Amino acid sequence: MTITITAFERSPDGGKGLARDTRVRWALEEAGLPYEVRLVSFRAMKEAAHLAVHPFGQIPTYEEGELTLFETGAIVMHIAERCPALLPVDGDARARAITWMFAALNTVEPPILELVIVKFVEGDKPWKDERLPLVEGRIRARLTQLAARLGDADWLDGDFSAGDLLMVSVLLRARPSGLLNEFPSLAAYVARGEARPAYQRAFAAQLAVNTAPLPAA
Ligand code: GTB
Repeated sequence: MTITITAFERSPDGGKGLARDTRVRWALEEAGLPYEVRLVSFRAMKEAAHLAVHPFGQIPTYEEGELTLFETGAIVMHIAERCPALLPVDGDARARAITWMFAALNTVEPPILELVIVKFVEGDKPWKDERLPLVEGRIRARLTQLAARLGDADWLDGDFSAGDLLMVSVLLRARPSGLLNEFPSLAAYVARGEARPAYQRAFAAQLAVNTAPLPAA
């Protein structure tokens, strides 16, 4: 059955790989599952056809036969369940990998998203200058804790897992601010993720989309 995901027709990041389809592409590449991509414009995302697949009018989505999924975490989990290299077979190791998936999305990503909101969505608001250092402080606190847990290990819990895939993806969003590089062990952890051939293929695929000429209107 063909797997089809959705991605931005043109990501606002111009191909830096920060939009969430990259996480799904990476998981599919790690799992060795071929996939197709349906590109959607911002307008098409809010139209009925896409809303039938994604109730919030966003990307990414995942379709395979009768199955339609949205939410990156759920999609990556679904892919990982078919790939022991992403979710270990051993029950305890599997539960710990899932824990790191949730930690990435529920504990580490929220303050990083707050930073994006303060800088870009609320960039012209009068509270920006007061709020920015507070949000940066919350990110530093989380990254300090994460770096302490990672220590000098390569990955968060033994071998690379879907937990690392999501954590590296989340940390990548903190890099443009310079905050990630304040934590050399986390910057090296992210670099290890980026060096994986599956990540390289995923990154190249989204870059090709975002640098290709747009079809004539
Ligand atoms: N919780 C959902 C999930 O994890 O799947 C969130 C999905 C989501 O935020 N999707 C974004 C979207 O569709 C794209 S990834 N936005 C359009 C809309 O809501 O109308 C978020 C994103 C967007 C842009 C950049 N960037 O340019 O750097 C990075 C990440």
